[in-house]
Amino acid sequence: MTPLIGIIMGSDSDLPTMKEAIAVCEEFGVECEFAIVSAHRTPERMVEYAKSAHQRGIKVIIAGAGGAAHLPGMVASLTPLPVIGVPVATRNLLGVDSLYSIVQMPAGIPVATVAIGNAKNAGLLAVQIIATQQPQLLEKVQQYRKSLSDSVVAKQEKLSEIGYEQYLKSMN
Ligand code: RP5
Repeated sequence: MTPLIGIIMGSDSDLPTMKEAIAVCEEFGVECEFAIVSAHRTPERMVEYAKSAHQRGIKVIIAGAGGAAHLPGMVASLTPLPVIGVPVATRNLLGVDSLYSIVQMPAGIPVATVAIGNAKNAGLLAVQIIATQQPQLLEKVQQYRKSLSDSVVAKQEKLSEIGYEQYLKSMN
């Protein structure tokens, strides 16, 4: 099947973060492709990827990068597709550098930026965009939301039943 979501990252060191986006696509049964595409180390590859993605059937791009994280913004400038940016956490500046690099885009070239390290939300957002055109997928998103709600209710019932001290112990 043709991939609908393109997941790219600046380095293999981003993969431990970006794997969460891949996992969401797999969970919802949405075909995705993933690749290492560096804005700084492979700029021509980045241009080629961004310019061809929509011609290959990709509908949404998720781009994760850390530090001087120019990949999401540069890709957004080269593609008509929606781009979701994932600021990857960094050792020295904890990902605030990545966040600021990705989120402060100039008017006209948006990047939908998720929280630092939150590739899971990037995956969910991409799936939700695809789901706008797929009623069955939209139903799966609704079911997922219900499961989140149910899990909170179940936690509350357990908390009321065993009290906070036992609850905390059960969390360890
Ligand atoms: C960025 O530089 C990558 O997105 C990565 O987060 C960061 C560090 O890359 P490596 O030096 O680990 O390859 O371009």
